[in-house]
Amino acid sequence: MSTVHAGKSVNITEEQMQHYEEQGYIVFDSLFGAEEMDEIRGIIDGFDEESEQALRTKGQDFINLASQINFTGNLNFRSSKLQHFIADPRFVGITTTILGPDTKLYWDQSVYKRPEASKDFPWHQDNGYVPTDPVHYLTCWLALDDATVENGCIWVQPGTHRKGFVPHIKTDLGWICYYGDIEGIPVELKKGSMVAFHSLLFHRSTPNLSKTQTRKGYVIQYSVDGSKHPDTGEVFRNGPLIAKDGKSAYAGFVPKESC
Ligand SMILES: O=C(O)CCC(=O)C(=O)O
Repeated sequence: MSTVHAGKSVNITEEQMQHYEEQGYIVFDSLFGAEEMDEIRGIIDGFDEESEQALRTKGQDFINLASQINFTGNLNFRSSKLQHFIADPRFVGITTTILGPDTKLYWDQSVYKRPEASKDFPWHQDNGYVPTDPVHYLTCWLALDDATVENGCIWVQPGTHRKGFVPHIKTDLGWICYYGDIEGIPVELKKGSMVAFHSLLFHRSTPNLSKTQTRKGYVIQYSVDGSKHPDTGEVFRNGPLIAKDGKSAYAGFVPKESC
């Protein structure tokens, strides 16, 4: 299931929507061009390097393992270029088709998996980390460079979003929702391609077996406007409004306090 997109807008076909509903994900090949990715990756490299250096003094901070895997969150507040990027018309088209007319950035983070990172990032649903109301939001995993089986791309278990939320166990490597034998399928992505998946879809990533390449992903998650924590009722404020009534609602940099 793939489509090549030229120009700035994205129209999701009925076939792609049916795939999302049944399988829980859609692959968008070549959604962004090489130059766009070079610019975005150049900005994120600096943030990743900073947090990796801080991590090295600690060794591990829950799912962050020095020299192996590093998650750096809330990047959109640190760079107006990045915030502008996550509000791009392509994301307006994708998020409003899948989630509805009013969409907001729920969370953004880079995930860099360094050469010879030896551990799986284990099977989980994104809701296993933080519960949300409504439950359904959209995770966009964008390849800043080629993501391959060798360098530790994302794997999915198609259709598992239909199970609803399942219990997770907390481990040293992260929250885990599945210990069985199903391997799932790898989602290899060329630089600038993206997989968008349901927040309940079981997914993981495997070790980086490459000796030289850091696998670089930008995870951009969108929810409906007003999404909140089900226990506290607190509305999430991790990024700007992206769309209102199906149209772009982004008018320039929004600091965290104003979200
Ligand atoms: O990029 C990875 O290796 C794992 C990312 C992931 O599963 C997530 O952010 O939920």
